[in-house]
Amino acid sequence: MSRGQAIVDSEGAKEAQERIWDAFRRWGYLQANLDPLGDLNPVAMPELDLSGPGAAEARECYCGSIGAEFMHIPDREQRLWVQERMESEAPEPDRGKILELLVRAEIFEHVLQTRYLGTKRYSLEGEAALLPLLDAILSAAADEGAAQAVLAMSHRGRLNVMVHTVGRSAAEIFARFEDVNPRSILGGGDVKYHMGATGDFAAANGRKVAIHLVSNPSHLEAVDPVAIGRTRAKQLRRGENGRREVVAVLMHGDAAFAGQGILAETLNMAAVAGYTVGGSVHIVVNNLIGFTTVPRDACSSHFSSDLAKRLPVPIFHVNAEDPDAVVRVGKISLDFRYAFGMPVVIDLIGYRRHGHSEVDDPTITQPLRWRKIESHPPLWKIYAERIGANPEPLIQQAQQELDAAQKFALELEKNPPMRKLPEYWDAFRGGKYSQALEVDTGVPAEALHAVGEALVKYPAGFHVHPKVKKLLDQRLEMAQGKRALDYGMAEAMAFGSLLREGIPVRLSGQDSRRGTFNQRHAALIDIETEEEYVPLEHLAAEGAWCEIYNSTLSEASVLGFEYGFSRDYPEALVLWEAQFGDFANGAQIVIDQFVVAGEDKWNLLSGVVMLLPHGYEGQGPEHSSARIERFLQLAARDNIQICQPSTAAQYFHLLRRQALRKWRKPLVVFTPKSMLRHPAANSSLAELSAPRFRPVIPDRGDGSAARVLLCTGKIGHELEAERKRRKNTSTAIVFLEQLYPLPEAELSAEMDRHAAAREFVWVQEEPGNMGAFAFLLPRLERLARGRPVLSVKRSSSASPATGSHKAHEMEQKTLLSLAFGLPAKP
Ligand SMILES: Cc1ncc(C[n+]2csc(CCOP(=O)(O)OP(=O)(O)O)c2C)c(N)n1
Repeated sequence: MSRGQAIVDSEGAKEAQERIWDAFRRWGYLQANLDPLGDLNPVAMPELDLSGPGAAEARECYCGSIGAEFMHIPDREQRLWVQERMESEAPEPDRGKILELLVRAEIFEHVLQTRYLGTKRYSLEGEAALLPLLDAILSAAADEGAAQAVLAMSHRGRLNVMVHTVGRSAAEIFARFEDVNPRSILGGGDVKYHMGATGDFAAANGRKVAIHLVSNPSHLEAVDPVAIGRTRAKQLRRGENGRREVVAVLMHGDAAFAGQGILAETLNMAAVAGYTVGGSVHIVVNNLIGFTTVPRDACSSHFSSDLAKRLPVPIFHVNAEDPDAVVRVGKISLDFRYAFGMPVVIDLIGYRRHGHSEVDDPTITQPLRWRKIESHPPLWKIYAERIGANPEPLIQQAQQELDAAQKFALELEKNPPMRKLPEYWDAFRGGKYSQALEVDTGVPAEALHAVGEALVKYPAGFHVHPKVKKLLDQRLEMAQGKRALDYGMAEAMAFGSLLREGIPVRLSGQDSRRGTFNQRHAALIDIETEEEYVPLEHLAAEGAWCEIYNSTLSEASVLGFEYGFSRDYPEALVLWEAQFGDFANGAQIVIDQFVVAGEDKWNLLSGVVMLLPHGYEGQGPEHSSARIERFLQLAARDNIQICQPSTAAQYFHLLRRQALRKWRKPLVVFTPKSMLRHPAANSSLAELSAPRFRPVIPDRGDGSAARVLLCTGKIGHELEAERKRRKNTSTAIVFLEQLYPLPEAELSAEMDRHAAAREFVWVQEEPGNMGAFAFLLPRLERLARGRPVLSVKRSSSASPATGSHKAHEMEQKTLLSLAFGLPAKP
């Protein structure tokens, strides 16, 4: 029987008792004893000034070392579940194990402190209870059948977790402090407290849980969606029981939890079909400080965890100096995740023994708090006394093991790898581009017919919208070779043909199922029932699958998620689509820190595709530019591919190339808007059977032109139309379809072919400080071998485009006439 149900003798007393318990269930957490140093004052709650039957028990239950926030959960069953666990007797924990972990946590930090004085390590001291907490969570997960866990965390305590939870050897950590072979990572690599690690966690029940600690950048919380995307991919790989077998555990700093929007975006995905992982476990490693910033300056709420109340999930605040309570909370939380498939938050409230890092002096900014901390004993000491155990043998053993590990580290010649990639990466490679990586991407006509016909099929009795029906009829004609293919169809044909070849496809983005420009219609909607039917799903061969989702209205977390997903599904084509390309800057941290630098920093590959609608169409400063210049600035050492296909067939081959080559590199595609249906950009079915994507589309003339216009994307079609209008026969137009890695051989061959050309002109729609101009000019000059390279572009500008449609048209006209008529200025 739980304590809240104690027997009382009259109806009135029963009601009074129920009211008391209800008040404590609702508000008790605000008066719980949560802060080991007593700085986090309980909130005055007149609602809890209660006496009468059960008040003492209720107070003990809800105002002790655990503060449970759960009455905001609308689902009664879930509230009762938490209530029942809170009001039941706490199970006996394995105190010997807890003490051992507390001792190991602190001795590890001490050894690092004494051996590597003045080096940053972001000690766990003050939050050592994190180790028994993780132990409890992962052991409970193993009981539920978990075989893998994806862990994400920032700097604080990371080295400690690597050794004691992930199971890396201390020698590997020491080797990084010794920095044994700096030459091996000149210009690359990452600091030790950002590195990912894999290993095995030994659960209490004797089972092993494979741990993947995700590599992360300094940018706090940016790893959150990446870890969730990785978890989702791993779950999908395992099939039906994936959600049970793979669990995500994300750790956060308190200041970062409250402050970083990407976490809010990530939490918002928790129950959304395309992104759910059946509940993630979140731990706020809450030391009540962020660098030098105190909680009142770091958030507007009493608890930094309040953001999580956006979700109908419990939040357990727990005093980090009561390890028995910590372990209990770990088990309850994990059980909640398995019972309801929703996230759960643990707010582990402790302190930070040192400065932000060990080279920082906290007494300058928080002198009073640190006076307390200096005289505060370590947790293992407090706990050993509390349970009446002698910690000495544990201390000595930990010390000896670390001494031996350090000697071993000194003998190493280079840093040992901290992780092993799963075997599904064996077939893929990164590094430099070479021609040998190319594969044919053309699809024979019969296969195209079959794919095309399947794309327009839906079940009998399914009521398709008349507009969509018309589109499907047109697509059928395209598939039969009776009508030129547009981009929408080319994309569907690329996806469909890949699926038939056994390659999974996942695409997500805002309104991606229909397509922002009404171009995709991946899901057909029954106009009578709103039932959905996705023809592509029915094309998937054995082992393949197709997922096309409308995303939450987020860029950072969705791109982070898809990047993470691509990290654990290299054989799939994984795409993220921005509604308009300029919105991608909402995901700039993910782009800078993961997509373009992941290989350089961590030697981790991704084939994620970013589809970024781009082009000047008079829609204003926004919705015009996906910022080609920024991606080009980020390009080095063949880290990414940047392409702008100018025809439907080129797009088709580009997507297939990305999936079929064994080279895993992020691909940025500037995708069309008005060009989606522009006749000049349409392609014949035969072009889909052509061998490959062409990084350069040469001019169709005989090479006798006096002037060669070089361009990329939509402007090329406008230049061609203008050339026709002017009946100009002396100008060649060359499309650069791949901007990076720059296809120098193809480009210079085409430039050389125009031996009679007096000048080359780079023409772009973007202002001079944007677009590909700055990147290309020096390269084009080199390839021009002494002939002048001029340029036509909008004047440099602070914003990408004018807000006036008429001004846009005037500008566009000027660009075209400059390209042909008036002498263009360099
Ligand atoms: C996005 C971002 N902004 C700023 C920083 C610089 N920074 C590093 S740690 C830190 C304080 C973090 O505090 P908290 O989240 O409470 O974690 P703690 O270090 O206390 O464990 C700051 C501001 C960062 N790493 N990332």
